[in-house]
Amino acid sequence: MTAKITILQDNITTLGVDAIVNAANNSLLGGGGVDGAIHKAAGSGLLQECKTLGGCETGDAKITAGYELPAKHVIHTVGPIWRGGNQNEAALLKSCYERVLSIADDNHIRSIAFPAISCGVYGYPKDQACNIAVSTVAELISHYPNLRKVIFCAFDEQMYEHFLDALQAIQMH
Ligand code: AR6
Repeated sequence: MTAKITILQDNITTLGVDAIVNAANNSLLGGGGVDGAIHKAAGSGLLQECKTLGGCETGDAKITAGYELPAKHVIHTVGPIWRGGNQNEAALLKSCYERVLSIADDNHIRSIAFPAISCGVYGYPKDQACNIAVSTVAELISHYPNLRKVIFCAFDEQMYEHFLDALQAIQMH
């Protein structure tokens, strides 16, 4: 089920989809990387709403409005910090994608864009993270017929290539 999956190299804050996903931290109160870019582009209303959410566990997700973003919603998820691979990192990263898709479905979202969760300051090996991202979405997408389009949005060319490799790997099976 990869027909609905697209890989892009872009700034996720510019995408006019129903929801963009934020790679946040447990506080949900903003940070650097894609989190900082999303808060900056969305404006202060996003932080005000995030303050009401009581943070978020690693591997879980919470939804807000998109405020000044072209996207209608932001689904904030907290990826694992890479600590060598024996601290449940793979299951926690998979859980991020599962929780985001479930919340997206609950909110009638038809198009969604993910950044490379945990692949920046959280240090997850990019090839492994992309394999989890793409295979988890490909596995679950048939459960969510209302979801028409899933974008993996890479910020740079190297990340784009990793997503492409992961997609090609599952298409060969
Ligand atoms: N559009 C798309 N992707 C982006 C953008 C953008 N505008 N900006 C960065 N990326 P990171 P993490 C890519 O570090 O590893 C924050 O401080 C980036 O190149 O944003 O999950 C949070 O508050 C990388 O490939 O997220 C947390 O404390 C990917 O997004 C912590 O960082 C993720 O990098 C989360 O770390």
